[in-house]
Parts: sequence; C-alpha cells; structure tokens
Amino acid sequence: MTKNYKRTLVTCALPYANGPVHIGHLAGVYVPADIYVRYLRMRGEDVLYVCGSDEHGVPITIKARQQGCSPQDIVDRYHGIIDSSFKDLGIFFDIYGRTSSGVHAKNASEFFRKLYEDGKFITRESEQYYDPEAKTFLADRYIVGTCPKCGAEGAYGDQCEKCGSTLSPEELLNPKSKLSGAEPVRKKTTHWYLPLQDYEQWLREWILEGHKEWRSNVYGQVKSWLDGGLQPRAVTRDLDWGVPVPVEGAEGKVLYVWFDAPIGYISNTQELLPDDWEKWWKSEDTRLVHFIGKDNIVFHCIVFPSMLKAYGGYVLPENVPANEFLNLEGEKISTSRGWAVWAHEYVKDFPGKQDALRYVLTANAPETKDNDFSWKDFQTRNNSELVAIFGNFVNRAMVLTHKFFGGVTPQAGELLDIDREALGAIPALKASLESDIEGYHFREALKDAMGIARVGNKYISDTEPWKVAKTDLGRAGTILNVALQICAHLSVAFEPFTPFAAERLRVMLGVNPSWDSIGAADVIAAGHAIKPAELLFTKVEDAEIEIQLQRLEAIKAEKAAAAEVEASKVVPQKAEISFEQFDAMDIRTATVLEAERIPKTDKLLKLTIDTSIDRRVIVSGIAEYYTPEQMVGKQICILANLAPRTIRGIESKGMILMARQSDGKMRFITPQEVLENGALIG
Ligand code: B3M
Ligand code: ZN
Repeated sequence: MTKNYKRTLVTCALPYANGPVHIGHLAGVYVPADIYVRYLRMRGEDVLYVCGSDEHGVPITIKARQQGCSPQDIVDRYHGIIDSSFKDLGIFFDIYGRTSSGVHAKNASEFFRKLYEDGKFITRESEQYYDPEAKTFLADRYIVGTCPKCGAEGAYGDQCEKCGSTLSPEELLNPKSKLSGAEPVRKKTTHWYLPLQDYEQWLREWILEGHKEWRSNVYGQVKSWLDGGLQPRAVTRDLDWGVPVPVEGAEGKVLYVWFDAPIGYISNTQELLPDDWEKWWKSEDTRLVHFIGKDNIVFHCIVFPSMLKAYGGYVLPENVPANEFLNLEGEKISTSRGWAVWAHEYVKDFPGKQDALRYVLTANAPETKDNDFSWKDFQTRNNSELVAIFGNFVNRAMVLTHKFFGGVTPQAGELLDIDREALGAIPALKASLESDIEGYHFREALKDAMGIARVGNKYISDTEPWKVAKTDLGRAGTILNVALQICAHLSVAFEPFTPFAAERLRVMLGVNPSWDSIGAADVIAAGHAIKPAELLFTKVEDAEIEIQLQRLEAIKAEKAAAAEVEASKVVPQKAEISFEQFDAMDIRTATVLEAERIPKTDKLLKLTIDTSIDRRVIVSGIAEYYTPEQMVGKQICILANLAPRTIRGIESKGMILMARQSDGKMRFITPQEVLENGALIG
C-alpha cells in the first residue's frame, strides 16, 4: 500500500433516519466501503469501520408532522430498520451509532463551542421567513405555494416536485406556511457562519495540488466549487430539532444538520472507544477514507475538512471515493414515489441471496457515471456468472473429488502445461485485484476475482477430469488437486465481494487460507478431507423477477392514475362579479392580419388585428401553440378595452381570448361561423 499508514479509518455517509436504505445507497456507498474494509482486514490491516444514522434535519421533522408523531419516534423506527438491513447484507460496522445520542450532543456542542471561542465563526443577520401564527422560523421546505415556473400548486420553498425546478421561497406565488397556513413574513435572525473563503487557498493546495489522484468526478466538483469562490456558510438554524447551539442568545437555534452530521463520525468513534478514539482521528499515520454519494461531495471535501482544519489536530481524508447515482429500470430512484428496491424487502424476497445483490451492485457500480439496475440484468448476472461460472466450477471440483476420491484431496502428480498455465494465470489477477481495490476501482476488482473463477471453470472444462478418471485416476487426481487449490483461492478472493459464499466455501473445503495464498499450489494438502458439496449459488427464476417487475409496474400505474386525476381537476370558479363589471368588458370579434414571432422569446407572437374600429397590435403568449402562419386570417375573439401594456417594448392593446385545458394546452376561441369583425360578444 502507498504511504506508511498504521491504521485505516473508514466512514460511510450516515443515512438519514427518515426512510429505509435502498439499492442506490448500497451501490453508492455501503457495498464499496464494505469491499474495501473486508479486503484490508484480509490483508491484516488495522481498520475501524464507522457509520450511524443521521437523525437531525428538517425532512425528519416534516415526516414526524405528517405521521402525527415526534421526530424521535421517526428516527427510532428507521434507525432500527437501517441497522438490521446492513447486518442482513453482511455489512458489519464496528459501530452503527446515531446523532441523537448523548455522546454526540456533547461532542458536537463542544466542537461548536471551541470554534466559537477561537473566533472561527462570523455572525450575520439575515431575513428569514417566519410563521406569525406558529411563532417560528420556517425552513424552505415548510413554505408551500404555486410554482412560478409551471403553475403547479404545492411547490416547496426549495423545489417544485412537479417540474423539478429549484426554487427559493421568495419566488413562490401565494406562499403559505405548512405549519399554520398563514402567510409567512420576513423576520430578522442572527446565525453563525463558517467563513469558507478563508480556507479556499488551503483547500486548493491540499486537494487541487495534493490529491490529483482523486476520482475525476470528485476532483472536478471540488475544483468547480473553488473556482466559483467560496462563501460563508451558516452552521446554525432556527429549528427545534437538533443539537442546541451552546452559546448565550441562541435560544431556539440548533446546529445545522450538515454541521453536526460529519462530527457524528467522531462521536460514534468516541462512543465505541471512549479512551482510544483520538488515535484514530488525530494521528498522522491514520488513513481516513470517506465513502459517500456524489451529492455529499461538497460537505466531505470542503465543509467538513474546513471545520477540522479550524478546530486543529484532526487528520484529513486521504481519499473520498464518491460514487455517482444508480437508477432503477432506467428511472431515477425516488423514495417518495416508492421507485426503489429496499434493502429490508430484498432480503425478505430473496432469502439467502445477499451475495447476488452485492455482486450485481458492484458489477454495475456507478463509479464513473450514473448507472442502471434492472431486474433482468440482476437475473442474468446471477444465473450466468455467479451460478454458471463461479458456482459451477466449485461444484464440479467438489462433486468429482467425492465421486472419485471419497472426498479426500488427491495427490498431485507431475504438473502438465495446462495445469501450470491455470495456476500461473492467478498471481497476475491477484495483483490486479489488489491494485484495483486499493485504487477504489471496485468494478474492475470484481472482474479480476471473477477472472480467477473463469480460469478454474475453463480449466475443468478443458481437462475433463470426469472422463480422465475412467482411464487414468492418477491424472484425474492431479487435475482435481489443482482445481481444489483454485477453489481455495476463490474462497479468499471473493471474501470482499460475496462474503457469505466465500465463507461457506472455506467451510466446505475445511480451510482458512490467507490472502497471500491466492495463487499458491499447496493451499490444500493432499489427504485433506473436504465436506459434502453444497451449491454456492442458486438460480433466480423468471417468476421471482416477474413479481418485482409487477411491483414496479404497479407504481407506474399509480403514478399515471394520479396524473390523470390531476389533469381532470376542474378549475374552481372565480370570485363573483356584478353584471356591471361584466358589461364593462368590450369583448368582440376581430381578424388577424399579420403575425410574427417576437425575437428572443419562445412564447410571444405580435399580432396585427382588424377590430373594425381600428387596426391594432396585440402581443399574445400563444407562440407555443400556434405558428404565425396558422394565425394569419383567423377570426378570433378579443377583450378590446383592456388597459394597454408594453410587452418587450411593444404596446399591446387588448387580449386574445384563449381557453386553457387542464393539461396546460391553450386554444384561441373562434366563432362557429365567420362573423363580421367587431361583433360584440355578451
Ligand atoms: N445524511 C446522507 C444523504 O445525503 C447524509 C449524509 C451525512 S454524512 C455526514 O443522503
Ligand atoms: Zn413547477
């Protein structure tokens, strides 16, 4: 391994305890981290593996409110579910802690307090939205209104889920507090900020100069943040769920979730090793590696390191191998839509097949770009790779050893070229496997391990010991001896990837080889008895895949039905007006004489119109629905006495009457038969 590290501290992003974990989380963070940790342990390295639930933040308070329970109830529930699904998948952290723990509250509080006392923060007053009825400041997510971009109701202060636009609360039309329904008001509040710009130069040197080997997606994101210029970042919030800000005058404020969560890595280490934690966090010979998804890069490469630097004495990550995203059947995984494969459901639906999921998520890991999980691909990879290559090879070697040698490892006679070639191919695969894992290339590493299985499978197919045994038992013994050695290699090489199968294989073979014995010709001694052969992997049947696909189909159908209901929603009647108000409107027929697009707009047409009283120009937003050619010569209806408005520098007199359908499409209103221009409507 590079540099002289004495120990490795591996952290995995702390999952938010407001939902279970799904395959996107697993592929992005936890499976690669687990491969890395298991590998290092096989190599005899001193490793600490830390994770835990992230139990603060606004989404948890929203979920609690929706379900009519406390945030603590929510995090208790999901903490338990997440913790056990990791274990079920063979992911055993040394500690899976939680940020609602007492140790964490004390530690995060102390961390803030030291930075505060050392003058590392600045304070700023800003205006934030405030609910005058509920008497509380409102996080962006707590403000809902009409989306200014697509007109959908129920858009959030930070995002419209209908059209996907990123919003800020002041852009919402008709903003309302989710708490009381009241219209939020702006109110002054003071917060503490970490002046990230003070760390910019240092970050440039440390990452852009010193860590050019980081994954290009990580390096690139860091570079673009730094090139964009860093700004002070608020580290406190007006909220009643979180770690209270431990200074005077901060009543009703808590640490921002992204300030306290990464400190959670340290707190969880303290909880596990109260007397020994500093060794892991404060010695130069600790290699710290953060496994995260791409949306967490800025926090782990810019914000948290700046916090640690400001505090002083902590080690910084040696690498942050962040992954891109995994999609499901070509669509973005969405917790709220239920478009996901949940870890806790997978282990129920596919009992004993944890390795298959780990294998497929690694083979398709979104290491360099977003990638896709499909159930068909899952089935194919399980059946034609795990079962047909790895499992089949091991099974043939073991069954034949039982059949011809009573389950006792036969003696190897003189090795022929074909034997030497098979064994000789393995050291190079081992070396490549090592450098791939150490370089965080887990997909490639899996191919190397699978390469060993392919060597074994081809060897046994080419040498055909079942035929040879009939005429030359000695030669068959040599072949099976070599094959069993390769089985032993596989029982080690696959430990990081498919730990359940690897362990079962070691048990069946009755050996516990070291990593270094991969490739050796004498891992299993002649005369050593092996246990009965059991299948390492079993097929995934079409029917099992069908069930999963049907479940996803049902989600799609539900979504389509919801969209239909949405589309058929009748627009409620507007407020009543008097007859006089109606009569005051001059609605008449007119004909379009000329029509042209207004440059640099997508929606506007400039229409010249004959109203019989005059020729006038009306600017109309119908360019999305009609071309200028379609408009010329058309008889339309207009509201003629609307006060003139200047649009894009053009004076527009009146308005074309249009009908808007529920799907948003617009059509102009035209008389059933051509009338004279200027005929009054009413
Ligand atoms: N809770 C996970 C996420 O963004 C977030 C990670 C915290 S790591 C300190 O999904
Ligand atoms: Zn929208």
